[in-house]
Amino acid sequence: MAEAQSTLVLVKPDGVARNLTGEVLRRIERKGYVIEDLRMVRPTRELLTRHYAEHEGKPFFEPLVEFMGSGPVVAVRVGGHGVIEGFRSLAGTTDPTTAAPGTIRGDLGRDWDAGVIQNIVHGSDSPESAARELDIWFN
Ligand code: RTP
Ligand code: MG
Repeated sequence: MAEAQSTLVLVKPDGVARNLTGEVLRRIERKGYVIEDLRMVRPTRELLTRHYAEHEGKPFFEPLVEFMGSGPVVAVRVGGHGVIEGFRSLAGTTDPTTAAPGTIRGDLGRDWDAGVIQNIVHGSDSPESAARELDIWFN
């Protein structure tokens, strides 16, 4: 039995701009997870640098921070048993071109000539990441 936990989900600027926030929330709720907190943020560079600290120095870091700061983001604290792994499974793999149909990225995303992969949502990848990221976005 997976334990009760919370994860950070972000509807990224591409998802918000494409009016997919409701669709993402609908999939989370239909799965049985609970929306515990939600806010719309225009993230600063400082916040994004903290959030994506693990990617600092990688070639896609600058375009990623640029993209994530290009418009409003919807930050959601989502709760449920096993939700950290479970939401990653709902989201699908990073590249929307190859993400499995049935997943958020597989159903709703595709490749764009955009300088960085745009893939609609973010989900924390471990309990440690979830705790760290929830603190960044909700404190
Ligand atoms: P996320 O953190 O946003 O939930 O995505 P993820 O775990 O599936 O992917 P991650 O490896 O953490 O990468 C974070 C975001 O950086 C962009 N990216 N671009 N090779 C590339 O061009 C590349 N690799 C990663 C994507 O927007 C990815 O979601
Ligand atoms: Mg990640």
